[in-house]
Amino acid sequence: MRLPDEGIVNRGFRHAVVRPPSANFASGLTNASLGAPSYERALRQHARYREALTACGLAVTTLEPDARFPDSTFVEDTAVITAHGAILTRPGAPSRAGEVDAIRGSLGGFFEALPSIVAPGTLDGGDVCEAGGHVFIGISRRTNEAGAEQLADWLAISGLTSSFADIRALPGLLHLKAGLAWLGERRLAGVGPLVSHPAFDEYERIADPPGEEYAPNCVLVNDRVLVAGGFPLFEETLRGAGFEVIVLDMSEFEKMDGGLSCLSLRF
Ligand code: CIR
Repeated sequence: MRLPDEGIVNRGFRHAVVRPPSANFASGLTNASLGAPSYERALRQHARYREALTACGLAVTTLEPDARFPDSTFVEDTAVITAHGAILTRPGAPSRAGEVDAIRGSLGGFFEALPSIVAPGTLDGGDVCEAGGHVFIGISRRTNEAGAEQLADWLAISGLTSSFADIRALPGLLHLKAGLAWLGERRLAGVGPLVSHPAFDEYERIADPPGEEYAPNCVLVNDRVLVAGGFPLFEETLRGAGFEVIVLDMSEFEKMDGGLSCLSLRF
């Protein structure tokens, strides 16, 4: 794979769309065996997350919680946004399909055109990792090849290259970004079994320290990195590499298979 030279600089974000969990958040989909999340604690963690985005300089649009969709706090899965535009997804879990309507309404205020992934394609935004002009698209239990191909075609219109990474055999990874994050320029953080793949050879890689597999689901937001609390070795590695980090407690979202990236759409 040859990476394009343009676009490797961290693109600045100015906006974020988020949606606090609904009271029935605990009845969403999960494969984690970490117990039921506390709604009150999740609300507090979400409030801190919004504050962190604001501290990074973003104007945060907060959508109303929607109890019809207990997973709707994971807004990242409903759209893919690049520096050139936005596309709505077709989420791979049928129970999440209706989440896209509210996102269409919200992003419609920011983007003139909002195309969509269409059947038979399915795609979750959590499977899309933009890494400086190149986009890695995970083929997962949620994103199929038809969806990935549609996204690749749409990205190509604006000159972005893409490649697919099949994560179906990697245990514990619901989405690509559950185990991979772009940290600007040619740097990635990721879980060892994923980032050791030759597909990522052109990047400097920070792998998860032992016992910290959840940690690479971090998010670069302008000049800071949001990282989940409880992973001191990973946090230290990032600080040692010169990053300013904001540590956020994510325990209740982790119980529902979610991470830092999936709680917002950033653009
Ligand atoms: C789901 O299974 O769809 C949600 N409970 C979690 C989605 C997390 N999304 C993400 O990491 N992008």
